[in-house]
Amino acid sequence: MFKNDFVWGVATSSYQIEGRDQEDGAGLNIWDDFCKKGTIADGSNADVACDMIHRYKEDFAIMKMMGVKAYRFSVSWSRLIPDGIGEVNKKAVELYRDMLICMKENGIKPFITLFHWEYPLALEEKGGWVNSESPKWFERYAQVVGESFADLCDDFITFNEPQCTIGLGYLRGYHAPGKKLPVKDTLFAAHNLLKAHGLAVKALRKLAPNARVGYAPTCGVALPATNKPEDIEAAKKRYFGFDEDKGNWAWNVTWFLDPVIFGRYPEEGIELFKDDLFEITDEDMELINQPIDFIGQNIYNGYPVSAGANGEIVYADRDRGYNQTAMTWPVTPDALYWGPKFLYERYKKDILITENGMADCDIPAPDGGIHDGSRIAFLDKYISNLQKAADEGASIMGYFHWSYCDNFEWADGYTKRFGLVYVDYTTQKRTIKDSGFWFKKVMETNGANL
Ligand code: LGS
Repeated sequence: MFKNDFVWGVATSSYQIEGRDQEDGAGLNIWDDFCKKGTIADGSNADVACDMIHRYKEDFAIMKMMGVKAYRFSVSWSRLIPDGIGEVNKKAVELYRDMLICMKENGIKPFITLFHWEYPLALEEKGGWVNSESPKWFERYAQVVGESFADLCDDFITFNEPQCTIGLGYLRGYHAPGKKLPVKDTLFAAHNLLKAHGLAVKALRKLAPNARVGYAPTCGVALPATNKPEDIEAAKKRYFGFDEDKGNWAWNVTWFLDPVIFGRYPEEGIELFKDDLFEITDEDMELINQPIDFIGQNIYNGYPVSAGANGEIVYADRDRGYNQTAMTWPVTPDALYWGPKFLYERYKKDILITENGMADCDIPAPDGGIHDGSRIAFLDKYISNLQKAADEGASIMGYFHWSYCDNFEWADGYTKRFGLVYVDYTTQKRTIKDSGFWFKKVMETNGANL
């Protein structure tokens, strides 16, 4: 059973849906720049995206129709403070305030994410997260968010998937800003990001003393290949442990969560990175270790793990012909069981699923509808697994579906559709998919129909 006050919602992020307007006063961010470099699958960018800055009234009315109770969205840092640290863009404050008021009018509870990847370009040009001043830049931004919106919002999330910012943006270069830095620099960038998180929590506590503040990292979940205790142990060990390949370091759960919740980096990581680490002071760790109200977690899939003859971790094969989404990502519903269960066991904090969903090949049918049965099957299985974790005692605070509507899927451009609402990008017409109507029932019944 989900709790009575379980939060049911849908999620988006600013760059992926907002679009631009010549008059909006927004500054450039790293994705504006990255898209110009031939990096996006369909050569697109998010200059228009879902045109949400002009259509949010319609979108909140659609959400109301869908029975959406909460909406997780992000504020664009460079829209709010065009150069990242200087003057505040009043038009952005007005826009987001009006959006927040409109959400309230439609009975929708806002969850603001401060950082969903679109870093101000002007700050990236100063080195971005590798610059030791970067935590302070973010602190100021968090203050502006608190001062501008705290009277209209009770829930904040500092960072979305810091692993991707560092791992995809700074280490692999698949995402903006497209850097391929040495491990040493990326570890330092991550440390600055964690300090920025701490400073932001402090700033928000001051400006919004009654608000809940969380943080939303991610990670593929290590799934026990069978229910044997030794396989469960092996999966847990893999999930919270490290890959010997240092190039994979950013995909780690504990490096990004232990400092926040326990105030220390995990020993195993410290040993692995001993040649790449900088001085870590007690003061830094205290700053990072600000009490938070919930652990947000984006969970999409996992990989099977079993225990070898001596208890060692063995990557197990997936079932032959296993299901995949349009991203060719595996469909592993038990990731929403084991992930929250393992996390709650280790951190003893409320878990909020800040993202889950799939890209499907949605094609409008002759009757005009979008009959996305695969997405319904996917969600039914995943959310049932989450329910099982809750039934067994993991404290699950809520579930946000990714995404409210189809949108700009980063390096995949508009080629992949994750929405419960179909967007025709030529006309900007929205159509609620079958999965949107199905999810309405889930929200209405608090999961009793699963
Ligand atoms: O749109 C993004 C969604 C889509 O899938 C969103 O902005 C991000 O916060 C988030 O990263 N998103 C996402 N993540 C799934 C990553 C799964 C990688 C699995 C690879 C499996 C082989």
